[in-house]
Amino acid sequence: MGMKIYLNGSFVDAKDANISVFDHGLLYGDGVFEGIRSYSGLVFKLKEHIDRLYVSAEAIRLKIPLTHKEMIGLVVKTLKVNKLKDAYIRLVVTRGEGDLGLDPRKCHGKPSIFIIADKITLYPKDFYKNGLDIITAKTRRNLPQALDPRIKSLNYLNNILAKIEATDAGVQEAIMLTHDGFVTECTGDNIFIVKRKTLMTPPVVVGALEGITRSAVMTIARRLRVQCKEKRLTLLDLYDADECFLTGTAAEIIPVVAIDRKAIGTGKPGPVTQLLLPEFKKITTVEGIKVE
Ligand code: PXG
Repeated sequence: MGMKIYLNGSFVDAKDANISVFDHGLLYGDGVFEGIRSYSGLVFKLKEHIDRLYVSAEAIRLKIPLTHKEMIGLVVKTLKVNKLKDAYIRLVVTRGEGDLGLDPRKCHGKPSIFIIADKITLYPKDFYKNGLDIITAKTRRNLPQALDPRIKSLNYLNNILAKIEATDAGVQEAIMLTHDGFVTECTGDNIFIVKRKTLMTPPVVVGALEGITRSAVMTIARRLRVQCKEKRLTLLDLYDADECFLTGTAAEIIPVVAIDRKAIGTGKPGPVTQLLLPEFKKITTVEGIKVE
């Protein structure tokens, strides 16, 4: 049996999981999504992901015709149907099929909803041991006053442009700054630094996604009595940090050892990063909604 995709009310073969060329998700990036992960049959922070999906949808005035509970059920069912225990789940809700105009009303309040569950591709193990080299992108993060990066919308071109800069430079990730030079996040990960044993990450209001991994890491840090604060950071703060790491659903916690070819701290993954990493791993094995 091949992969089954949840699409608008039923499970279909991947080859039959098609969306109209008139779908506004495709025509305009008019929609929202989530990237979720399950560990050994436990869907990590599923409720938080679904809550964020609905917040994003509300922000673009997209009404999802399902309750949170129903949506949670569908994610779990997608894993079950595909017999997946360790998986990456992509949940997408678009404005739906309309005409060639922008007006969302032409989509008649019928969003397209689909859920793909697949095996996850991770950064190679080496990067966790040795850390990443990353760069600063020239592409600035979208202005919150224009398109707030807190909305996880299908408009990812801003991030993709910065990701292209990263790959052009031969590195995995790129830091994105605000128009006036404050650090926001990377193209698909939040960023943290450690300075004098204190953990710092930019507040999401500067223009960053309120990452679920980011929140989990802050909670773990507090439990371990590691000082943690949200603070506006500049590139100087980063270059001058003792440690740096990125967080995201796919990456979990991944050390950064160089930024713009400058070594961070000792140029090796630092002690606070190495304290948090196994603690994070631990919660992924015990917290989450069970697939059964
Ligand atoms: N910032 C951005 C812009 C993201 O897209 C994160 C931070 C981390 O958030 P979570 O909630 O995952 O801790 C993300 C999410 C990919 C990919 O293919 C990455 C994400 C989402 C979907 C796909 O690299 N990162």
